[in-house]
Amino acid sequence: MNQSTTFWNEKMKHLFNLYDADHDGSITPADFEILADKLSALVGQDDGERREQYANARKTLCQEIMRADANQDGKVTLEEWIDFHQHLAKELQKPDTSPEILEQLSERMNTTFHMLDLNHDGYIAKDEWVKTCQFFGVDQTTAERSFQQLSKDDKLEEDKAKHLFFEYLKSDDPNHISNCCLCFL
Ligand SMILES: [Ca+2]
Ligand SMILES: [Ca+2]
Repeated sequence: MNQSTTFWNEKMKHLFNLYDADHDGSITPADFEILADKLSALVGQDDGERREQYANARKTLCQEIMRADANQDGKVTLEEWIDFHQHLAKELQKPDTSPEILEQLSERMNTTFHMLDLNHDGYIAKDEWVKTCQFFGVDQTTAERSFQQLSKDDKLEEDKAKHLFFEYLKSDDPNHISNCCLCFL
């Protein structure tokens, strides 16, 4: 295995561990309950409407992630996770990426984006970004620096975020800027 592939594998393993919230070695719908509860405590759910949006977002995200469960036993193992994302990365590298795959990835990306976009203005603000990064174990300085690199006028737009998300999935370059955006995957 060459060095860049090793990097990509480590990145996907890290992402897997973030989603495996109860640390039992596989990703299941129970992990989404835990993650969504923690996330909603972080960003706040002050009204019923927001709570309902959260419940729906959690369901969508869970469905998208559970696509990785190749043998359909209700659990995504690390192996299934890596295979699934390898397939996605390969698709994204093609000039003619399957529209179905793009649609699935956009759905996944939009869901997390809207979970973080508190006031629904279509942007992620610096404090929302930093808070979420910290939640996922990134220190404040790194989070602030990455936001400065990614954002314009202290805002991160949805299109830019989506682009970064795609780059994150396919890039095996350890120095690529998209590596810092794992927090909304
Ligand atoms: Ca788990
Ligand atoms: Ca499985």
